[in-house]
Amino acid sequence: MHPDLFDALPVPQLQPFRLDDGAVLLRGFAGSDDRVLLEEVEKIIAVAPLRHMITPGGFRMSVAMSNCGQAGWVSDPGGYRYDAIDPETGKPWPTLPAVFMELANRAARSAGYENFIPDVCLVNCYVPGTRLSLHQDKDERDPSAPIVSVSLGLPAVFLFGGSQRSIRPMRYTLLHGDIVVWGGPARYHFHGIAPLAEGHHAIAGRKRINLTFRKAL
Ligand code: MD6
Ligand code: FE
Repeated sequence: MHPDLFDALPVPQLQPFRLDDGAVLLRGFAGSDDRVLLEEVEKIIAVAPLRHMITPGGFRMSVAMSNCGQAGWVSDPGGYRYDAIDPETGKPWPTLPAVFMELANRAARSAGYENFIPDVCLVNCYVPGTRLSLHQDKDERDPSAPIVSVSLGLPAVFLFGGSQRSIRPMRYTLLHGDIVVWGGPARYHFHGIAPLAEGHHAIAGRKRINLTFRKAL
């Protein structure tokens, strides 16, 4: 059997794996929706193209980003914000596909967060060498809502620290179909992605797509 065939076989895990209080890893949870999810990503980025945003410090982000939903996360030299209009196109972001909504809600429920209705999905695209430095997600209005993070394509090493930057992060490899849900006491933990290793994924090719669902507004 060709080794790539294994990439297409999700192994869903019955028990959520605890990363910390409030944070769990659901192995393979998105595995059976993978092709539909990637088709929807293609439709989104055809309307709202992937772009490298500029940080408030003036650096070009190594991750290429887009959004869908009622608003999108935007970084520019003026700061970070959620904006209902895509500054690249001058148009609203594409709407959140029903399959995204349903998956995010189901994953949150499995992690113990009932009635999670996201209004924003940030689409992150990594190619080998791309990294995301340690950061906190704190631009969202409602701190009681968790974030649901879906990994597709190439594996990535997720760095998961604590409430202070000085806490040395744990390292978890996130695979195609894995979902991380976090909120509660872990909601503002520092986290990032180590530089993506070279590789080829049977379905996604030479990249990793991460979808993070938020209740931002
Ligand atoms: C990524 N994820 O996995 C980047 N943020 O590519 C994030 O920055 C993230 O996975 C908040 C909550 C979950 C996440
Ligand atoms: Fe984040």
